[in-house]
Amino acid sequence: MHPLIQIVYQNVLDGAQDLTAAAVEAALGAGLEPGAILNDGMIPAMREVGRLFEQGDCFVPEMLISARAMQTGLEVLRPRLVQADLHAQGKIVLGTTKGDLHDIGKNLVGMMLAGAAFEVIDLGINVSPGQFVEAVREHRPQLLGISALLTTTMPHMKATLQALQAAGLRDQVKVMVGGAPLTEDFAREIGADGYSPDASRAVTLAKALVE
Ligand code: B1M
Repeated sequence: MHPLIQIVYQNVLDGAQDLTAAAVEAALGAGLEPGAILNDGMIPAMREVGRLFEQGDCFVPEMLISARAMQTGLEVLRPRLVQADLHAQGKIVLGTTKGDLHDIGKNLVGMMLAGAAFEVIDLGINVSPGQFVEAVREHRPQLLGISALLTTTMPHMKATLQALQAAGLRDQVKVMVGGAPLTEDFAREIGADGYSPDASRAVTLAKALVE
């Protein structure tokens, strides 16, 4: 790992917000690619936090401070990820499903889509099936993107698809899903139009779905 990326990794892991921002700036200043800083430093740090939590070596407060450091680092990267300001590709309504407060992955997907010239309407976290339906009715997007990080909240994705069907809106919007516990098979089973394991493939998928 590049030493500057190693510093980013360590600061996210330690939950050091200011140091993370400074380390990301230093890495960008040294000419490192935003994608490398993200994929080799920041995301593995969050994965390690998850591993430590699973082992009982760190707890919710530590997860939260690492998440804040990650968000701070993402804000530094944002201008480099979001360069396009035309909304030529289409519109996507995005949110984390009901009962789920995890938003880092969803925010990253939103940034990458905005960078690929999608108009992103972010409903935030803990979004109920009814709220997704209302947003689709109001904004008429080509795409709806739903994120879930907990196995216990994944069923709300299916409930959202059913709610769209019941509202007569299912044919008017393509639904893509993602989040660490999801699989392609799960997406197919619930009747989603697509699944992506990460933010960059989410962009490829979104482009394919609107074509
Ligand atoms: Co939580 N948490 N958490 N947590 N947390 C996980 C998810 C967990 C796997 C940790 C573990 O045990 N190893 C575990 C879930 C286990 C399970 O369901 N089987 C877990 C748990 C148990 C919990 C609590 C229940 C803990 C508790 O209270 N006892 C609790 C639940 C709260 C709730 O949501 N109701 C909880 C709370 C939290 C914090 C609030 C402290 C914090 C979140 C802060 C925030 O998001 N603002 C947190 C964190 C940080 C994590 C881990 C450590 C990191 C998640 C993360 O941000 N990853 C996580 C462990 C892990 O994932 N390994 C964990 C980085 C991010 C870039 O990746 O979100 O996967 P990810 O997004 C990726 C892809 O998944 C994909 O693209 C992104 C970028 O590549 N993607 C999409 C995501 N959404 C997509 C949508 C798409 C397409 C692609 O299309 C629409």
